[in-house]
Amino acid sequence: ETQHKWWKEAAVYQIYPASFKDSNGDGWGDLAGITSKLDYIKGLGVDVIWICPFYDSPQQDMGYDIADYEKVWPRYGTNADCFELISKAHALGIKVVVDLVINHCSADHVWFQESRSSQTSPKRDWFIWRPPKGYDAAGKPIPPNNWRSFFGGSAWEFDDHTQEFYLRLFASRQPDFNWELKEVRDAIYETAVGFWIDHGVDGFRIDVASMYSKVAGLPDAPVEEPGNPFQNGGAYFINGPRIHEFHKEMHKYMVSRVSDGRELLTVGEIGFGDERNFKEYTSAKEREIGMLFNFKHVSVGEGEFKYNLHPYSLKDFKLAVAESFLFVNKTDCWSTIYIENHDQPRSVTRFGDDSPEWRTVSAKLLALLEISLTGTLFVYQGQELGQINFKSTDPKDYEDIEVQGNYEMVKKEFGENSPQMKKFKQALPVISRDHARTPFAWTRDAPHAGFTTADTPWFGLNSTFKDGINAQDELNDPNSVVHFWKKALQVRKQHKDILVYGYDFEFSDLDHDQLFAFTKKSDGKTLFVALNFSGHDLKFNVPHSASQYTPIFGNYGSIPEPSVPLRPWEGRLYYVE
Ligand code: TEU
Repeated sequence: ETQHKWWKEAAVYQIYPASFKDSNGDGWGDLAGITSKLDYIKGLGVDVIWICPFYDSPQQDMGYDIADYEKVWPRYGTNADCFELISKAHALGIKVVVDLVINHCSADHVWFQESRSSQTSPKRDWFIWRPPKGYDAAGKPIPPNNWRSFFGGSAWEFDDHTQEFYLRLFASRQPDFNWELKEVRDAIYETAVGFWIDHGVDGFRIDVASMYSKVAGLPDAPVEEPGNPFQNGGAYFINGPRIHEFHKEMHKYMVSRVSDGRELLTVGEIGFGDERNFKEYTSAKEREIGMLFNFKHVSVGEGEFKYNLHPYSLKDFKLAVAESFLFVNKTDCWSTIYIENHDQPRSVTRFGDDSPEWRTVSAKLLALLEISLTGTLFVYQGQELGQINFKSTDPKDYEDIEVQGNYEMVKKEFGENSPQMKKFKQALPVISRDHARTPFAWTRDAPHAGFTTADTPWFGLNSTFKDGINAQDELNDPNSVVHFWKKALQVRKQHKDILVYGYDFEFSDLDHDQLFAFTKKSDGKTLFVALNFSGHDLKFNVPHSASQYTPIFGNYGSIPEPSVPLRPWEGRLYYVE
């Protein structure tokens, strides 16, 4: 049975601090900027904010490389700014969730500095060090295995000082912790978790939560991308042998650290796995984490190497979306609903139609899909405006280390003029993480859309703020995407028994390539949702047993009988009997 909890029915708004609002004119967003926009956030009708990492960091990976877990990065402000943000949010009834990045830290963290100081350092084993496998003809050290970094190239970094490699699944200066040591785990919990619980946060978004436990011996990965010396080693570190033990231990720590009885929201980035994995992580009786982010639906069309895109059907997308929550059905497990975050492109471009003709209505259609699904709803900053991708295929227009690292890898392995490079560049305007990271557009008329008063923001704005994709213009237009999202969040609350907690999800016309339609249930009620993922009219079949339809909500104003075909990108929610 699914128990009701505050964190299951909450709507969470995700904030990327670098790009939300700059309060001091240095070109970077900051915590005081977020505080200054709490009224806007409150106005959306969300219950929680999740703020991406704002801790001290050299910013090799936009703050996911943490040098001090207990200190705010000076450009984002001070610890006092952070505590003020938490208390002002609480005063408005908004809860605050922070990012917990503990698969790795920054090479600037004192623990790593100590670890790297010598092979006999007492903290040597706090990270994963290995001698070279050998040396090549030129005398260059060969990495201990063939694992590929998520950001391109080897997952191992050679350290001249001690002549060994350290493992870093992500950036070169993001060393993976050695979770095998209890001493390391305790130190992580104390600083990254304990400090922030003591300062009143309401929960954690747990970064890379499935990768702490590596298979002993760190074996070579099988070759899936021929021609590439570096392969996907995921089988040896995703959902690894001790991962559940580690989460149980951390959960216990969290519960013991909370002194005022509040129940924390915890959401783990568990990108890949099967039903059994997902259940074990999120079942209430396992006491690990509250819910998870599955990557399946946001990865449709991606290759084994992410930027190697291939065509996919709406059916592939539908099945992937359903994987996020089907495992929850009538159990004590839970999951999330999201379609954007700081690692994903803009959903209107990816899954809707971002042309001026259909942008607004297709953004609303995606909102209808999201509010209809079972799980905790996450909305990413700018998604509520129907923000779209920028169009460049030139790597120079991109900031992200994932783009730059993989660009270097493709260049090195295949060459600048190779077909592989062409494919890589064509993928950039479709799936780069940078599309989510352009600064938030507050107004049309101010420079940089009112995000900053600096001459140059840290990353350029998407020029679409001049075409009406900005908060001010949308708040002034009752038919805008932002007003639709506000309404949609209210509808979700009003009908939460079925929209948030509904069960027995069933597709209708699963094979249909333009129609995304389904039913689900709550006690005594059945919901039917029909969504047109195309730019032309579409007839649809109603569930065969139904004879009566009560419209709930749609994205074209009034909601006609089901016999009236769906208009382009139209979606409708009905109760059926
Ligand atoms: O992402 C983890 C992760 O698995 C990424 O490789 C993700 O698949 C990728 O960004 C998709 O392109 C988390 C953070 O969300 C991300 O921003 C960080 O860069 C990463 O961890 C390293 O901390």
